[in-house]
Amino acid sequence: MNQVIESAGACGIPKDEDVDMITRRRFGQLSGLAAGSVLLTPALRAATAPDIALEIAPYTLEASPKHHFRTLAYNGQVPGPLFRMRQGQEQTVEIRNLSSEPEVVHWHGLFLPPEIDGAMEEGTPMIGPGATVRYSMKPEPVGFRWFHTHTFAGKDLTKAQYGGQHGFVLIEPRDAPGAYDREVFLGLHDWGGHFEGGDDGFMNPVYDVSTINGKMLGFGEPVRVKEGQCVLMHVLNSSPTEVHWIAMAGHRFQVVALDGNAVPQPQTVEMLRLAPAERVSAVVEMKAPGKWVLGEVRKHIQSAGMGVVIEYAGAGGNAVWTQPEKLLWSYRQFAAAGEIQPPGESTRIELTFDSKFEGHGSEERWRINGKSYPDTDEPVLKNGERYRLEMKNESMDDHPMHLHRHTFEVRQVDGSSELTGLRKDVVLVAAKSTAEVEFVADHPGRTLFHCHQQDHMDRGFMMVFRYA
Ligand SMILES: [Cu+2]
Repeated sequence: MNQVIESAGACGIPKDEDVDMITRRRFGQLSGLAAGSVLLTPALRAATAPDIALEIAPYTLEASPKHHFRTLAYNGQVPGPLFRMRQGQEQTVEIRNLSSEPEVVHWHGLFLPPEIDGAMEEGTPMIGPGATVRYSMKPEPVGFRWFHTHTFAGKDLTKAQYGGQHGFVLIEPRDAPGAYDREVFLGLHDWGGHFEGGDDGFMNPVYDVSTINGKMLGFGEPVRVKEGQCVLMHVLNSSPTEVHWIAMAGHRFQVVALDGNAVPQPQTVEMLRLAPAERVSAVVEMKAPGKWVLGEVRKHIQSAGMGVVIEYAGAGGNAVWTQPEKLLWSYRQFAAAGEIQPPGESTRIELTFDSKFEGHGSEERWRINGKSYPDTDEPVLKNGERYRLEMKNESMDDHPMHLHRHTFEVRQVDGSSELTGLRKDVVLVAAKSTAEVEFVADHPGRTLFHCHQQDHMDRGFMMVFRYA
């Protein structure tokens, strides 16, 4: 029943006549740097100001008055700023690293050259402590993207993706956005990690605190809405390692895009599942006045703080949560219906994932085809050719696999039959299962492919594709 599109609602696919008005209204809103951004020194401002200015510096996040986390942040805020960019319109970027260690900023989901994509494995230079870099980039493709650090954490669960270095990017199309009244950006994150022995026999990170937009439930500003509004929610899971399940009491989500790419079949669902680095864009029709909790479906994660209050104008009392009975999600429901495109002429690349205990204690190395980074194979791609990654996960963990600098089409998950039309840049490959994705190699240069779980990538779960 959660497969049905609600067609009667006001929050549908845009009518042509809506488009102009919405475009104008949205571009009248704040663009570029969000409030609270750190300004450049007068000398630097005197030179041409960059379109995008990022400053990396130590920051203390107050998730609640009792929960503080010392971390690194972009422009003195967690999440970092929201950058709106116009598709294909060149942006100048300036990044200053005021931290004490080398940094690198990865633009997740964009088609950028390896020199600026933001992964040292591809050849992006690290930004030394105290250094400033400048470059320009052409934002592609349209949709909800993000940016984050791409460094190594190892045993320090305050570093890299465990910290506060993540922010939102929205690449606006030249025309035709959606039929909605406003947009809300929500970032899910986990804090205060430490290693604990897990069911899989490994030491896994567990967390004290979980937040939405850096705040625990009840401690952030509510999202204020009005009855009758169509709110487009852009949800990002920036957690270093955790999959999250999100529901909004009294409401349902009409999912319109996954990882920023429009889905062939928008569906109205009870809840969202987001693996690390995944994004879901969903329209929520505000038709149940009151105060509601949008939060993690699993009670213990919501109790750790992962929630935000959605407050209708004039509503009072406590925010209400209704507990869904079970966890429900599948990629397949958003894929194209009807005739399945046969797999194109593609070159198959088989990738088997497993892990091996190594060294002392329960330290495992993650492997692709029996090898850990930096010893993993470097398959060679030919420009313009189509490839199919056949992933076989022989481990006991789920892995959110991310391909840099390209969008892939999910063609098979969990041993199911073929599906088509789902364009993503992360796919969760379930434990003891398989997934297959196809992509056209049309962005020459070194291309990183890795598990987005920080502890797994730190322990070798990465490989690089080269172009011939
Ligand atoms: Cu993994």
